Formats: sequence, structure tokens, C-alpha cells
Amino acid sequence: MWILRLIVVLALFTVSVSVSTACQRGQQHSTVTVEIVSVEPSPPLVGPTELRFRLRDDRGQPISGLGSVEVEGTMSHAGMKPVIVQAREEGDGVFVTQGFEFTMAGDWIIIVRGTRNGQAFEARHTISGVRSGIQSPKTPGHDHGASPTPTY
Ligand SMILES: [Cu+2]
Repeated sequence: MWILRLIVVLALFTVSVSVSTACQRGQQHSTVTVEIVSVEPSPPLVGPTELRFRLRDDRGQPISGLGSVEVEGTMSHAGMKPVIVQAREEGDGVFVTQGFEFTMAGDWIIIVRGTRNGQAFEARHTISGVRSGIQSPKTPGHDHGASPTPTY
């Protein structure tokens, strides 16, 4: 019986070690943080949306001079088709999205990707509780593949 327990303990230990290694690797890459400045319309609704966000470096200083970055909006569930647009810099590290859209209600993950000093970076932020617009009976939601009714 003790050998079984030993195996379980070893397995748990291996999992926790690999998880913490992954986190450390992620942090080394991700020295850029994204802070949402504004969401238009507010509160966020399904439909065309303008996101303003600020990028900061690891010392908290606004990052300027990047020109434009890529913004991906996605959700954590399977089958989600991400929304990918460009955002252009307005100044002082603030960027504004071009043609972004929330395609369904729920909690969104905003991923910003760019290149800084020749190094690719990625930064994330969540926007929770995007609501479905009342004015959209013609858009039967979001196509998640074969199922006609999306599950939330
Ligand atoms: Cu979705």
C-alpha cells in the first residue's frame, strides 16, 4: 500500500513542479503589462467596440513608439473563434483598436502582441461580463460550429 501512496505523492510533486516552471517561463517573456483605459460602449456590449489600453514596461513606465500592435479577443471555452485586429498608438503608451468587435456575451480575454526592442511580447487582460445587445435580434449569436445554439 505504501508504494501506491508514494507514487501518488511523486505524481503530485511532478505536476506542481512543472506548473511552477511554466509560470516562471511565462513571466520572463511577459515584462509588458496591459491596462484597459476605456471600453466604448460602456458597459461593454456585443457588437462593434473601441478598446483603449495602455502598455507599460516592467518598471511601470508607459511604452510608446511601437506604432501599432495586434489585439486578439478570445474566450476560454472550446470552439471560440477569436477576433483579431490592429491597434494604433495614440501617444503616451495608449493604443486604440481598429474594427474590434465582441461577438458574444460573457468573459473575454484580451491578448496584445507586439515587438519591442526586437523582442516579441504578449500581454493579457480580461474584460468580464460583456452583455448581449438588446438591439440585435438579427444576429443569432455566435457560430461555434455545428451546434445551432451556442452554450454559454
Ligand atoms: Cu465564444
